[in-house]
Amino acid sequence: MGNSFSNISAFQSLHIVMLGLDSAGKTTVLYRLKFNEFVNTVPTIGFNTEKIKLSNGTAKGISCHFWDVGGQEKLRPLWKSYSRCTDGIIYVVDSVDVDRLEEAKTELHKVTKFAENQGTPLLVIANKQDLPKSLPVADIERQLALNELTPSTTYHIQPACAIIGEGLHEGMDKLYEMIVKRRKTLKQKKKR
Ligand code: G3D
Ligand code: MG
Repeated sequence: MGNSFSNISAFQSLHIVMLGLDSAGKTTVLYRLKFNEFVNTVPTIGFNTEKIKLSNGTAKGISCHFWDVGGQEKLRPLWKSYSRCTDGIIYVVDSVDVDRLEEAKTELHKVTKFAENQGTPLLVIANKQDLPKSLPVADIERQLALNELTPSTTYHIQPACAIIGEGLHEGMDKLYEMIVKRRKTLKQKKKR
């Protein structure tokens, strides 16, 4: 007998899209998860994609296909097609960039409203928590108005520092749990 998550091991790799404003730390998160070390990034023009087998926590051994899409304003129209019908959405926020939290909120709410994203589990990574002026997670949750997202969106907000990887595996575990739960619910609905 495995634990309640064992049945997902048989699933093909999970399809995860990573979004967020430019410079939030998406690419740093991606390569931290991939190589388990800090990789210096350059601004993403277009997207990065990596297949990663998670190496820690409840989701250990689960394969994920990540799409890290550039966050500059001119690239944001791409978010719609990259986020369509994914298993999970990761939204990375710079916890120090207080001036752009409102913009981050608007873009996040837009993404979760797309018809194809209804019910897709959301992991918000409150990144750069190592910096002294970083906002506490509760403040970010409030400013992003996560409780006002479409009712079908289940979410978790995770404090993190992508540079050293702190919080990333905890966040991935939560996302994975939400994905498993959603799959079970969808399966039960199909049976009825
Ligand atoms: P993006 O892919 O969302 O655009 P990047 O963001 O991953 O390219 O990161 C943008 C900058 O933020 C990078 O610095 C990167 O090192 C830094 N960064 C990412 N995560 C963290 C973190 O947790 N803490 C701190 N202090 N910095 C972080 P540069 O200097 O290359 O622009
Ligand atoms: Mg990038």
